[in-house]
Amino acid sequence: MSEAGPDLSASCVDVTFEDGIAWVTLNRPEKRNAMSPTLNREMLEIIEALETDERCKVLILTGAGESFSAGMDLKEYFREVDGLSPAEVRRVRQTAYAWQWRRLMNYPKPTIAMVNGWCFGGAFTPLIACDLSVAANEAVFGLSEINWGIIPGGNVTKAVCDKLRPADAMLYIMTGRNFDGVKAADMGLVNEAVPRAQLRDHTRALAKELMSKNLLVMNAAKIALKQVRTMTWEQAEDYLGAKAGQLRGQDTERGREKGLTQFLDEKSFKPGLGAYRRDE
Ligand code: ACO
Ligand code: V55
Repeated sequence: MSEAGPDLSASCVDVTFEDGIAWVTLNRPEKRNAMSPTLNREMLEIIEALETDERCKVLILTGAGESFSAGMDLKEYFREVDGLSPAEVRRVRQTAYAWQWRRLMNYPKPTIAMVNGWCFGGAFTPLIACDLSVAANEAVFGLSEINWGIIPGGNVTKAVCDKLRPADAMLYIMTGRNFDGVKAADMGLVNEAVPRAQLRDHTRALAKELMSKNLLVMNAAKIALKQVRTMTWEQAEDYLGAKAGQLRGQDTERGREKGLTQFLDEKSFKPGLGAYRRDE
């Protein structure tokens, strides 16, 4: 199933490879996959390593057992860190942010969050930082910070701004009210919700669909989408033109040329109905 590669064993994160998919699992089921400083350190190291690991074409982030993640570990990430020096507190926080959004948000490979169960507070950041997401209908989400007396920090509030409509963001931040996977899909927090029994197969199929495309081009397309959001029309036009030109020089697969030849000359495929053949 998995070719040889660097050892990625860790105490709070599990990684398995399956035909180009790296399944990265938050693995503290007995603590509902709460994110501790140890988990954050391991996760940062692992997703960094997977950036250049050929076994990983698509990264799927999920949780072991009944939870995606119950958010930040209230004991190890909050209470036990309260006593540390400001420099040590900063290091613990920065390690969390480093993987939860800095790395993930700009990841050079497609990423999918598979929300299998409980998803609270700090778990919204890596969820939203992934390119795509699929939830179980039965998954339970909540911005529960208000319930224990903090604001959604660690860029949770910023992440929520990017995905929810203002009225929804305000309601769920102010009430901490829970919602299920069906509602999360309705609101656009996740792309799709499916019955839990189908979640893994459905997510695997999505990953395979992505892998059937030109991944270099896909990566450029996704980074461009993120970049142009905050540009003016003038800047975006120039950036996208430059990006498209840059890509033609980088694409060793020469996808664009294959596509043109197969459509215009060979008449062997139609871009409106599927991808060009890559094996020639
Ligand atoms: N931090 C630390 N420990 C946690 C966390 C957490 N976020 N979530 C669960 N655990 C621990 C529990 O303390 C318990 O530990 P123990 O067995 O050593 O006593 C164990 O995980 C199991 O938790 P239960 O509460 O018994 O599990 P249950 O299935 O009944 O409930 C639920 C699950 C609803 C997720 C509950 O654990 C919960 O409310 N967790 C906190 C959710 C939350 O609000 N997280 C913080 C969001 S804010 C932020 O991330 C900044
Ligand atoms: C939260 C998460 C944090 C943090 C402070 O909303 C608050 C929860 C991911 O880190 O540092």
